[in-house]
Amino acid sequence: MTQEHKTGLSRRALLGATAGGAALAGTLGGRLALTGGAAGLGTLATAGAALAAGDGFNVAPGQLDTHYGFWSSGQTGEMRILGIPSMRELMRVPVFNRCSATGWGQTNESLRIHQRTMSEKTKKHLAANGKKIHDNGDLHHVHMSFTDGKYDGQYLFMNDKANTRVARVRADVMKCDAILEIPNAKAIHGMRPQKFPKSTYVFCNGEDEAPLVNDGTTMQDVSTYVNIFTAVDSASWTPAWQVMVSGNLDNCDADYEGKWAFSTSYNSEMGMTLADMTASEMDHVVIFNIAAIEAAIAAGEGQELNGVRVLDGRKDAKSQFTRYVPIANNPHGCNMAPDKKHLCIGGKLSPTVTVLDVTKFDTLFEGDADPRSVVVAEPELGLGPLHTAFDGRGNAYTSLFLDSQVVKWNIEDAIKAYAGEKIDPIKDKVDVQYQPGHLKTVMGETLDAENNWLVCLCKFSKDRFLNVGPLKPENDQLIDISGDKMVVVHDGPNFAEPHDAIAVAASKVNPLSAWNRQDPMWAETRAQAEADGVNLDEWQDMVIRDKDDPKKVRVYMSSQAPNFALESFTVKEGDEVTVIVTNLDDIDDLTHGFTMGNHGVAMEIGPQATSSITFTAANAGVYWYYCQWFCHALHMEMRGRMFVEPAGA
Ligand code: CUK
Ligand code: CUA
Ligand code: CA
Repeated sequence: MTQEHKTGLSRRALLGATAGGAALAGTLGGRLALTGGAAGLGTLATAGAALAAGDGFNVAPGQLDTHYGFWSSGQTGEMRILGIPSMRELMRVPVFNRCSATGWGQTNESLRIHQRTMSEKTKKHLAANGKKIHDNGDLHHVHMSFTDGKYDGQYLFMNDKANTRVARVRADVMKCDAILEIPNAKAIHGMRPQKFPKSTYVFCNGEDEAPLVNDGTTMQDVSTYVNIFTAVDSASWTPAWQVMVSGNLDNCDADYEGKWAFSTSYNSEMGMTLADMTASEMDHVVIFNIAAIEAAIAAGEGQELNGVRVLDGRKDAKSQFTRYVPIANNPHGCNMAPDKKHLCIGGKLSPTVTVLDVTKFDTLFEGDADPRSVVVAEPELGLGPLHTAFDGRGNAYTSLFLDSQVVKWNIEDAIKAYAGEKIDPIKDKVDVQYQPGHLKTVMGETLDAENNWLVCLCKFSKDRFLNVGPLKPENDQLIDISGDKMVVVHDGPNFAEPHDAIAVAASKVNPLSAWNRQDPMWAETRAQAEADGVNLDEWQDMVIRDKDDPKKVRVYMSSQAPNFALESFTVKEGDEVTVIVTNLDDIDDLTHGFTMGNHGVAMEIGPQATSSITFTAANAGVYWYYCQWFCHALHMEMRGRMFVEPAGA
């Protein structure tokens, strides 16, 4: 199909046409299943059919996408996996949220991951609220681990702004295996892995200001507030070091030489009100000098606080750890181009994107160079520039939040224009619906940037979908960027609220279809089983009462479709019951579940996995447990009874 067909069929035109047209527009935005489409809309349907022919984003049933999309989900707290270009949602990976389907946030294996780095303070306020873990999160950013500036398919890293945490997801099983509550910092927002030589560190921005020792003694004295930049060791998932900065920290990124990390700050004013946070003409970008920081850490400089070494990189400290480059008021996006040279800072309140040449950063640390001397372009692009994505042809794509547009511009042309040449860096603009935040090209955050698709994550969908009540879905739009003109080819409704996404070639990601029985995920459960004389790799139907704590009962049962090893087991009222299920099936896609009726207890057990869950049997009676994951023609029959005897019996 041709560009003319696409542009000739503007969705806005359709929306404006008739009520029927509006309904049809939704279908057009979908997979163009128009053959059986609405009678009486012949012309439009025909046009739609023409549109479908040869469309690259139309992935037919049974066909696989060429790319994985890893999506954040904002306040939902999970990571999502979509296919690109179809935009089909493939999987949800619970991370900071409590998941009813998988038992994440309830199984013992997931609770251990949650609690591993939890501070005493957090445990105290959770306990005061009758909870074991924070089961909400605000997951803004998902990024994959790098080797030599390219995705290496090992891990995905993500932040939780709500509870100052970061998490790691293993790409081999697509499950979270580590959560870190970052000490000293507050509200982790921007988060990026080091790109070169590999992701030794994951850089994490603290967005909220607070006293460094936040114990209530100086909380009214804003002059004691600081913000903290943290490098997390990606292998051990513990903090490696921290740097105190002037102003707050919003988004961040890293260069392709492993020398720098950089963060935007919208509150250089250290204001506590909206008016104060937007008072200055200029805010800044902080540049972090990794080598200088590592040398100071190795020399034992700084102070030790809550187990982390903290360096002072504030302006007044005049250290070699940081430099501050002034940027127009309240910048937001921070995106390193795959040309290894240019860092693009979204102006937000300013209609500009500021381009910094990272190869000039040495001059800021070596001599007395003017911090603005590293700025090589500052094109005026439109209203509300937030984030920038890149293709492999030297073009940048910036979301314009207020204009509801994506602007395509050329970095070299912007540099020429900044140097005084009469040249317009803007190559194209396209309307998106509506108010875009992040936007992503395929592999565009790596040296493998492609030139095919751009995903634009819109904050509002308004009239683009059937009305579902006052709360509307967001709208992730797929844009074809292969030609000179950008063309919106697909609307993808999405629930609250994807901030960011990455698109990774399918060849880089090779997940397993069954678990390895020796997986570390249930190592502690396995150790307990061994202590109980139970071999989890064999068919098991054991009920063991703890010798030291007779209130504790461990119920071991294997599952193999359509059977649980135990058709029933008996406990007493008030017992703390742990059910340990091992799925001995090793067939592709054969997941079992375990749900205990009327106990709020449910978990997933994947092929060859072990999972356990602990609950109190509170009331005498019979309770059915069942497999809630469809597994067999006799799946409904895969159930059994728990007999709870009265306490006195
Ligand atoms: S932030 Cu959401 S649109 Cu948290 Cu990456 Cu810019
Ligand atoms: Cu096992 Cu359903
Ligand atoms: Ca500001």
